[in-house]
Amino acid sequence: MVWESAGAPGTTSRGASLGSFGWASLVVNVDPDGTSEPIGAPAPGPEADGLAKTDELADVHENARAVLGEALGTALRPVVLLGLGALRHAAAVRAALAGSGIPVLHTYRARGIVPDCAAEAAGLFTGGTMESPLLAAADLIIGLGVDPVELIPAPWDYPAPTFLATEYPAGSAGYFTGGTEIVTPLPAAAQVLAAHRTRHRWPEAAGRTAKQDVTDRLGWVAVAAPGRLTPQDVVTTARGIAPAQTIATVDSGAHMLAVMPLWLVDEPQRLLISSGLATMGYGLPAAIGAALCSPGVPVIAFTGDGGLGMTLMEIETAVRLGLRVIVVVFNDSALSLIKIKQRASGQGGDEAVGYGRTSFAAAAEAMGAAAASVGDRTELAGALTAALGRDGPTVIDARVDPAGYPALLDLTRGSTGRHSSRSWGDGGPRKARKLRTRRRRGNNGSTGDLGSGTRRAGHRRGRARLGH
Ligand SMILES: Cc1ncc(C[n+]2csc(CCOP(=O)(O)OP(=O)(O)O)c2C)c(N)n1
Ligand SMILES: [Mg+2]
Repeated sequence: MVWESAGAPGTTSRGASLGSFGWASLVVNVDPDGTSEPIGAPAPGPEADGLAKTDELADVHENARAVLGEALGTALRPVVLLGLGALRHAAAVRAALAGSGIPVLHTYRARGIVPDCAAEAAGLFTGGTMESPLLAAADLIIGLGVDPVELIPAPWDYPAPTFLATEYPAGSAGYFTGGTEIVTPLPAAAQVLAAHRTRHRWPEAAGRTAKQDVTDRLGWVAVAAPGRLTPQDVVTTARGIAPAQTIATVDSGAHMLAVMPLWLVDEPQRLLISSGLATMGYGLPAAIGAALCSPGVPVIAFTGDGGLGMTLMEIETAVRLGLRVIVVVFNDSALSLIKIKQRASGQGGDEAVGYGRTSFAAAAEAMGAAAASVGDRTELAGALTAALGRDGPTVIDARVDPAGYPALLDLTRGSTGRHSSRSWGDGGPRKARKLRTRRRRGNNGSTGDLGSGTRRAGHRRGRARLGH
């Protein structure tokens, strides 16, 4: 059931409501099973005078905060999800969570709001299975600014009650089955988190531990033939050399599965990717844009050979503009992500996704860029160090072995990612609880029974999802 506040005259859409009240706050019950009945009355209509509207909005905001506060007041193992909507309030959100000990997962585009070096930073939230062990251990999940557009389509079947605080109706109903979307200013939601930040019973540095677990597993599936690099090696070697403030851009493809979890950032907007549309050919143009906007800051574009092939001539742009853009191409002579996808569905063949060996180093040199071809970590480190010392662009053609990608994909989005031998000790996951919102008499704010609703049976999360 979805409950909307009334909007401008003649309208009932949630968007119109936001438009007429500014930062209106409303609680939207997104339980698709309709098991939770709303209580209270809708938010003020167009007939309300300005003062009344202000009072009503204050009540509505208070109710939204009460919903979150009540949930946090009893949670032992809350987990916070940060999405792209939290970026514009990064400082407030970071301040609320830093030092709290609450594990925080970031969507691709939210990375850096809580620095990766912090004990709370627990890694990525993609909708895949990499984050499953932590989310399965949670007894409360709270999203701030999470927009489902960023997420891999998958059933939401975690037992913990889920609340999504967002500044605009984000359509959470379509993704977070049984969850509750709360439209409210995020700084207000962050304040509630701050007020309840020490009530949990997570072990110390649980976020860091969860992230390390993922890192370890990514390392276990790294394989490469002699003279070739693992994709994981490319990322960790580059991260070890590039300065902290480096801006990295990431293209679409199997290499992205190695870059996103292993490239650590301590500030927002340092790791740029086209999530949602996940378009190939993003990495190099985005790097050029980043270099133009941030003179003096090193910029690295991580791209597949297929994606670089789509925008190859932009190397000439970087040469002409004298930009210090470093292109690291994961050269495996294949559209590797698609190769795995089509194998799973029994389509195509190697000839549909493979092509002859191309020297991107030679192509780059032909356009006036510096270039290197590398096949091990030492060569890569040398090429990267030289590139960082140059003013213009460098293309580093990294010969990577794609053999580990199927296992990497399975860990990230498939059934293997779901399983973990880690136990989080006492106070482990509790059964999903039905949370009641505080009923406020004479209050027109939209409150409702925000129970977590019936979880959909038939967990399909274990099946590999290969989109994006
Ligand atoms: C413009 C565009 N076309 C097609 C796709 C579908 N797609 C996603 S990944 C991929 C293969 C990418 O190959 P490559 O750049 O070599 O990266 P790899 O998977 O080998 O790491 C394709 C075709 C896409 N995301 N964007
Ligand atoms: Mg490729």
